[in-house]
Amino acid sequence: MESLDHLRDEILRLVRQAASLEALEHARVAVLGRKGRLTELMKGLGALDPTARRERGQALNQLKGEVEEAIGHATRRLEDAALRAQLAEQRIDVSLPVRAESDGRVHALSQTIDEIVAIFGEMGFSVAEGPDVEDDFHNFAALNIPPEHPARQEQDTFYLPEQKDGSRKVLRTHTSPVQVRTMMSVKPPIRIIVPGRTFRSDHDATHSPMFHQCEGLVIDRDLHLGHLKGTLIDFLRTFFGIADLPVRFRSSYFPFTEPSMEVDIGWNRRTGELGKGGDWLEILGSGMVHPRVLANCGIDPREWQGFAWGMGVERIAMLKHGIPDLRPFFESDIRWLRHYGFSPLAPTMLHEGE
Ligand code: 2NL
Repeated sequence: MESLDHLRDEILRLVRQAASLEALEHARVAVLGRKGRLTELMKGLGALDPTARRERGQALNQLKGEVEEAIGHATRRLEDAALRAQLAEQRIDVSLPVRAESDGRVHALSQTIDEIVAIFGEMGFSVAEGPDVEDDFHNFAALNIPPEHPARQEQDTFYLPEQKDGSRKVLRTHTSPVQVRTMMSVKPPIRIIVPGRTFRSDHDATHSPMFHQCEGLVIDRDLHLGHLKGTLIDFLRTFFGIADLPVRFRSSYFPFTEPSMEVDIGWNRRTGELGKGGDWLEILGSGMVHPRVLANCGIDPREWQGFAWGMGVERIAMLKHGIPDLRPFFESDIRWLRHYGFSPLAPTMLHEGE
């Protein structure tokens, strides 16, 4: 019977020389696998006579034990080596300065709305919101906008498909339907500020089909134009941070207010600087709530009066911060957002009107 010494030397050399865990596994299969060298020899035991079988069996079993022990050693050696290599490669220099997280920015529109809300909040207003999709009554009829008014035409208003009853909902063209809903559900006195998205079928360099408005409404007893003027002058001077900002009220027309007034602020048309320069810039529309609107909303105009106003949020953000173009407000260009955005932790840019 052939001696196993030669085989033992060969197998142990194979195991000890394995350079990786994969190579070691190959070696194990070649020796102890189903068709391995040792396995084949053990299969041959059955052909031997009993005495030779016992002797050969013991020798093969001993060799098997030695090989298994050698594989165990080699496995631990290779695992240690792999771990050491990984630790050497993935070393972290804990003394390096940290790379600053890129901190987010508040969008110029959000910041502007926050500032408007903060100013009117100081005056005792609360914020009201409502749906983007409205019906004819809340968006037009209650506001004294007659059926033939141009604002109702297809080229100005986004209409949704006809409903079963033949009526068509609209994307609200202003935030006024929120004031209508408030007047119909809350007992006066009312002081609300209403920021939100609005939609008009209009798209060019200075108009976006979706834009933002911020409207305000006050309902109380004995209100008159003096309250409206004082409220808006205070707001504009605080918002633009110019204590002596010139403010001019100019007679105008809206179907939902009577009288109606356009509000201008002083600026320099040539330089764009606000506050001085002798030119006037239209900034918002306002008026005393039309008695018919109050009545449409279930408020008795003999007992209560109101004043209201509306302004475009993009427009006043552009004026305050010298932003020249409307379109990037809605493009989410990260460079524009970084440039015109605001740090959430920066101190407020609002000043008390001295
Ligand atoms: C503008 C003009 C304005 C109003 C909005 C209003 C709302 C109700 C009743 C009466 Cl429920 N008025 N809102 C009043 C005057 C002007 O907006 O030029 N906005 C950009």
